[in-house]
Amino acid sequence: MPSAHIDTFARDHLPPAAEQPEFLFDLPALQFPEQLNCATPLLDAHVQQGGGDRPCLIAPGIRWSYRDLQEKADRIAHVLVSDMGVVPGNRVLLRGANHPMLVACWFAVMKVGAVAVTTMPMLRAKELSTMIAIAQVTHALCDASLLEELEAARLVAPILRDVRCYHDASASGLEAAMARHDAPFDTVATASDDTCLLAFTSGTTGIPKATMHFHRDVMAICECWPPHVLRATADDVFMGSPPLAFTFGLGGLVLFPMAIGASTVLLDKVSPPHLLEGIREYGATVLFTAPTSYRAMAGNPDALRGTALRKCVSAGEALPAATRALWRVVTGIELIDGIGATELLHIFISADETHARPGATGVPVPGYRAEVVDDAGVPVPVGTIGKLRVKGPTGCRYLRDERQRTYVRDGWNYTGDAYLIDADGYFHYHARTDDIIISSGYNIAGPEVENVLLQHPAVAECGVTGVPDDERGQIVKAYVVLREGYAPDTAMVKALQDYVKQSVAPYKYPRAVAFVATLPRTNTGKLQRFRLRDSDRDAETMETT
Ligand code: 3UK
Repeated sequence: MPSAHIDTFARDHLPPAAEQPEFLFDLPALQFPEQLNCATPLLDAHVQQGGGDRPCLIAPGIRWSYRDLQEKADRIAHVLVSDMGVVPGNRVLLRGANHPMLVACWFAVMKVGAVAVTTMPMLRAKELSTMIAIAQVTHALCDASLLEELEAARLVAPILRDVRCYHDASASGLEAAMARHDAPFDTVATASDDTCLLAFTSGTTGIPKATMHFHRDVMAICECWPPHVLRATADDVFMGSPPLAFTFGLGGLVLFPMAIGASTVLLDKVSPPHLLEGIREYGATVLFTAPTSYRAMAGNPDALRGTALRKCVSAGEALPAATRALWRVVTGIELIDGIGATELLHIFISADETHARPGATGVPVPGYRAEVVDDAGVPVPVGTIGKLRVKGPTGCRYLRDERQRTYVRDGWNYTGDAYLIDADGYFHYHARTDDIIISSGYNIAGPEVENVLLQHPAVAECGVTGVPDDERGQIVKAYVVLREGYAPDTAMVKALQDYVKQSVAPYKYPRAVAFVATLPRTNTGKLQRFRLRDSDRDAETMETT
């Protein structure tokens, strides 16, 4: 099956074959045809098979059926091709908060055989222009309220030649252009290994990396974790906080519900209070959000009483056992934890609600293999911490980036996480390998100390990292956000230190404690441990050794 791409940029910039991971297609559901456009099974097939009137996308004031979404996507596809001159393989940047129109634009890009470059709404011109240059973006669809930064980016990245805005009432807006075209649109017959998505890593440092995903990859993630672990049904109502530019959100809030004909609620505001309100108002049954968000929502048990929630998924960061316990007490629901990565598109180690173990992420998702190895790539014994490596139907392909050789070695994807496997085969997260604190020769994982501190009643949020120390190399330092009503004084420092010493090996206790108002997070909600040290400037550190 030949590629449908006329613009061969993506194929030309795949990593060399020798640097790509090995791909596994053992599951029967992973036998993909050579010709595949993911818009067909995810969208068109539902309408064709009689499900056109079923609810698909819901948002404040909006209720689109599968047919409604198809019609919008088809009209936008016509605009892309006829008005904007998009040809298969062109990169089309998408910029907007989670909203049905953003999903319609995403499917339009799929249908025309182009490559979606999804971007976080909060990105500024500087970050956008870097991404435009890396992905050689020629076209964009943008929410009118977010145009300014994109226009500024365009001044330094003129390769971006055509930007159309939705939520734009003017004659040049996308809606007006859509009205001039008629559905249907004949979905382009892409090859299953044509790239359809460039997802930038939420990487905490350095130049962003674009991960390349094929039409086949999009369908592969729908066949692995959702049917084997999530097990949602067509009557479920999905909801959550991750932006669609974060593949956690794209999968959980668009691909997975649509793969089974379910509906999804897209909220543009997704802070814990907004989520709580949304859960009640729309009767959400399946929720996707991050550990800190579960912890914050659990602080409002009244708002969680009597909701329709039945499945709650946590990913993006390690789920502290304390947060898992708290959520169960408040809602009666056992969280489904899962580790995913932009490079692998979605979750590859997880456990469903009946197999969940406090402190463990779970076991490899059907379709994936995972190992914990030493520096020489040899699996370590049970209970020993080492480097996590995985392979499966999806895997890392960085667009034109040398860091490919760091992430993929010997056919395995090295996620950069330190893990151990217990006697029952459960994978336990330890830390990011570059986040391990070495103090007086001891290896200490920040997340383990955080997990202890989170159980103290005074602690709302915390982050633990290593800071340089002449004598010990590094010392453990805790950055603590206190709950209301607790004083940031030396007595509190002592209380927190004693609390840690009583719960885990005393050498792990934070020798320094700083009280801060907030913790630095990425726009995917991850704690940036390396940035914690910056907060020293506006916090008073108290040391007691
Ligand atoms: C960390 C976790 C412990 C881990 C993601 C679900 O987070 C996602 O992708 P990113 O590229 O980051 C990947 C890294 O994040 N991590 C994610 N989940 C967990 N650590 N427990 C977890 N449950 O360091 C991993 O290497 O931003 C998550 C689905 C899609 C995703 N892209």
